Amino acid sequence: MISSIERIILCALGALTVSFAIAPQPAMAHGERATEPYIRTRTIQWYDVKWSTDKIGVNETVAVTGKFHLMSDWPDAVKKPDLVFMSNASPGAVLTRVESYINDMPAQQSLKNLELGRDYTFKLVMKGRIPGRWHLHPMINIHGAGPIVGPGSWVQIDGRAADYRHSVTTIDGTRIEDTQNYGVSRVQMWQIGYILIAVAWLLWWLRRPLLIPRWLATQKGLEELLITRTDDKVAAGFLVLVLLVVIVGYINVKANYPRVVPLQAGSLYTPPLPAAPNLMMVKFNKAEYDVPGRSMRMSIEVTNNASRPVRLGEFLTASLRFVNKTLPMAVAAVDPAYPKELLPSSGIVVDRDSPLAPGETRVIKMDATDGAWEVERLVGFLTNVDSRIGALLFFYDDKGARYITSVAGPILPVFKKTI
Ligand SMILES: [Cu+2]
Repeated sequence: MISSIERIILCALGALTVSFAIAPQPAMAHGERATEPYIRTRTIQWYDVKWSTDKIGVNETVAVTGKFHLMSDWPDAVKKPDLVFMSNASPGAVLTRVESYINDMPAQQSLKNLELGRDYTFKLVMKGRIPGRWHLHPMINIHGAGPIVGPGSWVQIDGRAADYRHSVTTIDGTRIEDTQNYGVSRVQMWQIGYILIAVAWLLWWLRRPLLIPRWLATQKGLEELLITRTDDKVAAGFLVLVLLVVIVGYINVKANYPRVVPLQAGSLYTPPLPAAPNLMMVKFNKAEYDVPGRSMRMSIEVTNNASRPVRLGEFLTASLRFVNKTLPMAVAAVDPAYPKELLPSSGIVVDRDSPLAPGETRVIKMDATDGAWEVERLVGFLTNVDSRIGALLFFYDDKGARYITSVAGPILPVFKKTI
């Protein structure tokens, strides 16, 4: 007898199953918030990221450009960027990456020995393939650490998927009209061929009595009965067949394609961008995250070694840009197309915000209050083993020159303001 509570639970489960089965579940994001906050706030800081357009047709391109800074306060738990690959994060192969660069150098291959504390430029050229509205991020894969995703923006692709064409001319002049189907039938032929051999081999054994009779035979010491002379001959035949297929296939490919370039056979090196003189000396004092208030507060000591007075214009971490709304040039520096969800509305509130004169040292307290800390799932930095936060600080002088410096230090959860 099913109780009424059980009946309700069963109905609910049934309804849930049906709703999952019939309703298309659009994936609105693809895991960019799942990466641990200590990775997003303390490894790669992406800045000046721009998308050339937010709307393209199938076969048209969108370029994503910008810079990234590798934090000096790199977490111990993340492998150093000794080998990295420039890539993109988007939901599947909806766009084709047709060009990629780091420091204007083609980055089809991996780059090695990136330097902490330094900056690099990047560029991705993506070609529309599948119509739809897709979230497009730059991304760097670090060998041993995994992907680190930059900010994402929505790109609309119009047109018909059937019109997609990507043609290339190879180094020996061979023209490939449609790379998406190139060589697919050959791959399928090899897969089906090997599957046929495997199935034939399985059938040869499966047609005989199987587990229990064979086990009984071994129990009685009659193993010799299980493998006959014919089995030996068939096994030898299969071995010869497979070797023949491999050798003939290899000779055939070498004859048809004498010049092949192995993919990813090496890695490249590019020096980082020239280091700007470190004119803003920033000493980290203290940071706290006010859990009920959703505020990150930080106290730093800044010395202005530049020749003009400066103000703090932006606090950037994990692609979230907290902009000082009282500094017009910092507001103007934000590209209007930058994703709104990554621009917390109240920005950064800086106390003692008057211009810092050349040579002056001052303790500055700042307050970044926004639900974005929770929405972007960044408050996990409080429960990480080392509970640290890192960010880039953008200072501007009265002429609009920008000085970028990084800051990092421990952060504590609080329920009452202490900074
Ligand atoms: Cu995304």
